[in-house]
Amino acid sequence: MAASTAPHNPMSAADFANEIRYELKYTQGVTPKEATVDDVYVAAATAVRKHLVDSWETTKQDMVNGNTKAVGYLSAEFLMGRQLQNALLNSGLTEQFDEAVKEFGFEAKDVIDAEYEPGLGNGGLGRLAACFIDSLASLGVPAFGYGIQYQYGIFKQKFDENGKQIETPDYWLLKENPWGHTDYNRQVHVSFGGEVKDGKWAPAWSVRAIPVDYMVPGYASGRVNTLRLWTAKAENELDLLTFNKSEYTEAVAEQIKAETITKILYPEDSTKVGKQLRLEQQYFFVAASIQDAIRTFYPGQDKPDLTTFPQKICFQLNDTHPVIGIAELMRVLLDDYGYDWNTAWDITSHTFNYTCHTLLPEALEQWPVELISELLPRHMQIIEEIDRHFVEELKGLTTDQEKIDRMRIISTDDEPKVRMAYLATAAGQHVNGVAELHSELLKDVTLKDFSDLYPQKFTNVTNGVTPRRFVKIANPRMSDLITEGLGTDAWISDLEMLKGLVPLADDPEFVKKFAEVKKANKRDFAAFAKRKYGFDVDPNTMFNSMIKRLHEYKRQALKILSVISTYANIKSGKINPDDLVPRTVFFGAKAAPGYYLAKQTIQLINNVSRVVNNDPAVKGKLAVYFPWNYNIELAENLIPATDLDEQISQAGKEASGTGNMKFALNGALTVGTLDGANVEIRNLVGAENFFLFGMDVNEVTDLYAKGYDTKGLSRGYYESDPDLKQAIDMVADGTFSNGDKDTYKDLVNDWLTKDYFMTLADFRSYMDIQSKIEETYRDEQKWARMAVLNVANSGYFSSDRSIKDYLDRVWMTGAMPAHEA
Ligand code: RUG
Repeated sequence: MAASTAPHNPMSAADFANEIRYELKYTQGVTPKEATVDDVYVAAATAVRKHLVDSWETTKQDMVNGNTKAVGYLSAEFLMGRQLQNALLNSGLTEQFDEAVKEFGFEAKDVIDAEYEPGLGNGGLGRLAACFIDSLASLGVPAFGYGIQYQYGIFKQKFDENGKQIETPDYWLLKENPWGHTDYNRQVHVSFGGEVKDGKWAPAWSVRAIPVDYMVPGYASGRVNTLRLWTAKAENELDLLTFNKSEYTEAVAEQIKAETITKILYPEDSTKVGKQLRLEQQYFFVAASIQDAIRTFYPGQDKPDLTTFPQKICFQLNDTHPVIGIAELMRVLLDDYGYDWNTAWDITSHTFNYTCHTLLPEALEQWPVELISELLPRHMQIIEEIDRHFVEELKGLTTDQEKIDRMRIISTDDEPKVRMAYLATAAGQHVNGVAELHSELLKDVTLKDFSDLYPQKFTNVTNGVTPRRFVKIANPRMSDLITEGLGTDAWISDLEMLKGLVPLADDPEFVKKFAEVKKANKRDFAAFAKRKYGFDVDPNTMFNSMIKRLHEYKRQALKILSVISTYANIKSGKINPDDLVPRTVFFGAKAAPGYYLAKQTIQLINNVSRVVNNDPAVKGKLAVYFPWNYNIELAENLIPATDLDEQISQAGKEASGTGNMKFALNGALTVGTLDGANVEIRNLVGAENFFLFGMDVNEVTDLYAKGYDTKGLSRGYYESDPDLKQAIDMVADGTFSNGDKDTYKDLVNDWLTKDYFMTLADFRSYMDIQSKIEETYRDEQKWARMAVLNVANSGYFSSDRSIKDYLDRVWMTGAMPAHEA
C-alpha cells in the first residue's frame, strides 16, 4: 500500500450519513424519503462545511493575532468551479460521502452534479485567482481573496440552428448556495459622486457592501482561508412615501441603482454609462476590502496606527481592475486618518503589488479623467497629485522629457485618461508578468520606460494550476497510477515529486498502464458527452482539444482551417483516409458578446462540425464537436481524456496560458508555438516531447515590419499554398453555410486583407507538424511514453510553486506557524 499524506477523517460513512440526515431534517426540513438530489447535495455541503469551521476559526484568529503578514488578493474574477468535491477532499471525507449518499438512494456522481457551477470569471485570469487561493490555504499562508459576488456571472452560451452563439443570463443563485455565508453583521458602506469641499470629499450617495464569505480549505495544511465576495445593497431599500403614491418602480429606484453594481460580471462598457458601472464595481469592491482589512487587523481600535499596515497585509492587484484601490488607500490615510502625503504614500506604496496579465494594449484599462472626476472626485484629485509627484521623481531619474511625458499616469491628450497600469506600476512595490517570455516582453516593450528606470520593481512569476482540482479530482485514475508508481501520494502537495516518474517512462508495464488510463478516460468522456450534449464520440480516435476563450490571437481559425483542409483533401482523394489517424477535434470557447469576428469563427466551427460529422466519406476518420457553454466542469472532464492539446496563439500574444499546464499535467501532448508558458513547458518536458511549429516573436516582429497586416501580405500565402487556398475558398463558397456566400465574408475578407494575428502565415508550418503528430501517434507506446514524460516534468506548474515564488519575490511573507496565536 502506498503511503498517504492526504487529509484523513476517522468518521465512518454511517456517521457521515447521519450528519446528512441531520441537515436534511434541521436545515431543510425534509425527511430522507422526501429528499431530492438537490436536498442531499445541500445537506452534504452543509455537513462538510461544518467539518471545516474549526480550522477556519483558528486560521482567522492566528492571522489577526500572529505576526505573519497576510495577502489580500484583489480580483474582479474568481472562477471557483464546483465546491463539493474539493471540500470533501480537503476534509478527508470523500470516501465516506461516496458511501453515505447511497443511503438516500443516490450515486455520488449525481449529488456532485447537482451543484450549480458559479461563473464568476471570464477565463484564465479568474481561474488563476481560484488556483492561487487554493494554494495559499494549502501552504498555510494567511490570505483573503477579495472580489465581487456577481448575481449573474459570465453568460450561458447556446448555439442557434445556424450555429451562432446566443448569450443568455446565468442566474447561478437560482438554487440554494450552501457555500457562501452572507454576513450582514459585517457590512460596510461605500460612497460615490458628490464634490470635494475644503479638501474633503462630500459624496452624493452610498451603498451597503455586504460580504458573502466562502471557506477556502487548504489541502493537508489544517488551514482554511476566506474568500470574501461583496454584494451591493441600497442604504434604503424602499421609499415608502413614493410607494404609497403608487409609484412602485420609483420607490425602489435606490435599490435598483445599488444592486446594479454587483448585478453582472463585466457589463458592456462601450457607452459612458457602461464605463461608469464598471468603475463603480471596481471601486466598490476595493473600497470595501480596504475598510475590511483595516477593521480585521486593528480590531476594536478607533484610530489605529496605520503606519504598520504594510506589515499586516499586502494587496495583490490582479490586473488593472482593482487599481483604483491605490487612490482609495491614499484617501483613507490622508482624509480619514490625517496622515501627511509622504507618510500616506509610504504606506500605500509598500502595500500594493501589481500583476499584469496581458501584452495587448487594449486590455490595459484607461479611465477618462472626466469619468473619475464625476464618480470619485477626491480620488481624481489624489491621482493628479500622484502624477505630479511622480513627474518630479522622474525628473530626478532622467532628463529625457519625452520619456517622462510617455510615462505620465494621466495622459496629456485632448481627452485625458488615467492609465491604470501606469498608476499600478508607479505605486506598486513589484510588477510581475505571468510567464518568463511575458515578463520579458513586459519589460522590453509594454512597460519599457518603467523597467528602464525602475528595474528592481520588475519580476516574473510563472502561473500555475492547483494539482488538487486539476489532477487529483479531475483524473482519479491517473492519480492512482502516479501514487502507485511513486509509492506515495505526497506529490499532491509537492508536485515536483512527479519527477520520480521519469524512470518509469522506460518501464513498458507502467507506460502500458498509463495508456490504459487515458483510454478509460476517453470512454468516460464519450459517455459524459453523450449524456450532456447528445454527442456520439468515438473513444477509439485521437482526442484533440482546443478549449479557451475565443479570440483572434488564440487562433481557433488556424485550427478550423486545418480541419477543413484535411476534410477537403479526403474528399478530393488527395489523402487516403486509411492513411489518417482517426481524430476527434473538440472546441470549447465563448466569445465576448460584442466581438464580431470571434462570433463568426464560432459559427464557422459549428458548421464545419455539422458538415464533417454528417459526411459518410470521412466517417470514423474525422469528427468535430463543439460542446457549448465551456466551463470548468467541461474542462475537468475533457482534459484527462485528451491526447493532443492546441496552444497555437500567435507568438508574443498569450501572456501565459494555464490550460497548457493542465493538459501537460494530465498526459496530453501539446502542439504549440513559442508563446507564453509554452516556452517553459517545452523546456521542461523536452523539445522532443512537444510539437513546435510557427514563427517565434522575432519572426512575427519582422513580418509586421514588412507590412504584413497593412500591405495585405496574407494574400501571398493564400495564393501560394493550394491547401490553404482550398480551405479558405470552401469557407467563402458556402460549403459551410448551405450555399450562402455571404455568411463568412467578413472573416474571409479579414484573412485575405489583414490577418493581424498571422494565421495564414503560420498555416503551412502547422499542417506540416500534423504529419509528425500522426506518425508519432501511430506508435502507441512512444506516444504514451512522451505523455508520461510530460506529466513527470510538469510539476513546476503547480500553483503551489507560483505562490512560493510570489512569497519570495513579491510579498515577502510566508506560512503561519502552526500555532502562532
Ligand atoms: O490571457 C491571459 C492568459 O494568457 C493568462 O494565462 C491568464 C492568467 O494569467 O490571464 C489571461 N488574461 C488576460 N485574462 N484577462 C486578461 C486581460 O488582461
